[in-house]
Amino acid sequence: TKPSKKRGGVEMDYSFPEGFLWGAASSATQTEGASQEGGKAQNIWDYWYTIEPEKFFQEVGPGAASDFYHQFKADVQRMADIGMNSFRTSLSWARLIPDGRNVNPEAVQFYQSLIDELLEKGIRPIINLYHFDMPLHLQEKGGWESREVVEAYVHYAKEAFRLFGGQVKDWTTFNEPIVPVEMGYLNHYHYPCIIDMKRAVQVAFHSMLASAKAIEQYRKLGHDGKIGIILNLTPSYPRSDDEADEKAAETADLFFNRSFLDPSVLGRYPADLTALLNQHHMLPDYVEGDMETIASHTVDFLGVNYYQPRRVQAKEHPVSNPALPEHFFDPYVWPERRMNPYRGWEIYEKGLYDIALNIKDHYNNIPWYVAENGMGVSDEERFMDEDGMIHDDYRIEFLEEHLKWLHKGIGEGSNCYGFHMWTFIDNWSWLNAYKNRYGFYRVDVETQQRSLKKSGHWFKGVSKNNGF
Ligand code: BGP
Repeated sequence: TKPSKKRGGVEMDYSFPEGFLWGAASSATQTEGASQEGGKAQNIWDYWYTIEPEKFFQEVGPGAASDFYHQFKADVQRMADIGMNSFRTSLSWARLIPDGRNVNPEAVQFYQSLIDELLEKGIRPIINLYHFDMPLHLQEKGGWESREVVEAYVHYAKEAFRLFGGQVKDWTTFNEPIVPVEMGYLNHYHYPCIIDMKRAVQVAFHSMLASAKAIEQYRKLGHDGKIGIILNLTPSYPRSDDEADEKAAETADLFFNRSFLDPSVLGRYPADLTALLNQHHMLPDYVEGDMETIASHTVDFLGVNYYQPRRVQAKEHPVSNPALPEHFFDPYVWPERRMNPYRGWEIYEKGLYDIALNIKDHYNNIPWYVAENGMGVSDEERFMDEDGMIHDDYRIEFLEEHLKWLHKGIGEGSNCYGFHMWTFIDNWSWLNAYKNRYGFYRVDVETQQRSLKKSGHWFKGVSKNNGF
């Protein structure tokens, strides 16, 4: 490749737009710990762990996570040390509003100190409102199946904007709202472990409605920041260009990408999706005005999490009464696929470029950033040297290859303004607990000590040079 730009005397092959965000993402439940401290109420994860600890990898629950609640000051310094200019995390709803009504002063103090610390170090905070962690008392009222919970979320969002909106200029309503639908209402990986497509659709619709209502409130309050949503996009590739395979890929795209992407950005659901749901008697309940709310409160920007594509083929044995998404298409094992041998997910860097062009061509070229991309590795201590440093060259390569494709997408006009790695420090990942490590910093779960991995050193150079 021809070197494109020179920065600080360094020849850059891949240089990114001025002011590009370089950072990492995390979430409250996965990092904070202190799950029984500071006036926090239980969320579904705290509760689930108390009743079925054996479901969690090595029986490690969310109690301590990465101890961010206590170590955040030193951790923010660690972010600055590796050149992060931005950081996304979520607020814990159960911490901020434990009883569903009143703000918890200890939580306000914690989040206020965190935001102050980030701003002081020149790190732009991006604050997300919901990352899989429904307060237990609201789950007991039906979680996202209930309209009352949608209203409770709007109240929470308003309080968050009122408290921190003066300082925080980047907000997101949800992280990966399809995941609680997929994992909690179509699979047994998130509480409440229900398998019911109609209820799953209701959960999806109410999350979308809640997002639009939060955006409405944000704009009403007149803050001068921006509000968006973070979606995990899985580009769907058909086995072949046969009509049936292409149709299968389109259906997967409707369910897993466009069910949130279209209403969030364009303010409307794809007609093919509603027709399909209608045909199978799965349309959600809604009331007059809901569609107008969604149509009038679309996002200012998108965060995109990209890990792996979805490869599909037409169903070999079609089902007469499809009741679950997998009844509409079959997964397809692409013979040329490359796998992350330590996590089992396909690595397909070009997917990020395809996303970039899809946003440009079909979603008004809305401003967007990569809100998560990263490589999970199990038993990562096998790559540790005698000084305790993890030599994660595989992660550096993974990130560089994705960044190259992103660079190409930007070069072709896609409006991407940042790249966030998942994640800053190894963190607790739901049922997988500490099985797969993703961080620039390793966390020793016993001692809660942090140590920088080789990729952290690499990232520092990338951020400093705005490219590599
Ligand atoms: C993303 C989620 C994160 C995190 C990550 C890694 O989809 O937003 O919360 O869990 O996946 O997942 P895992 O640890 O299972 O590899």
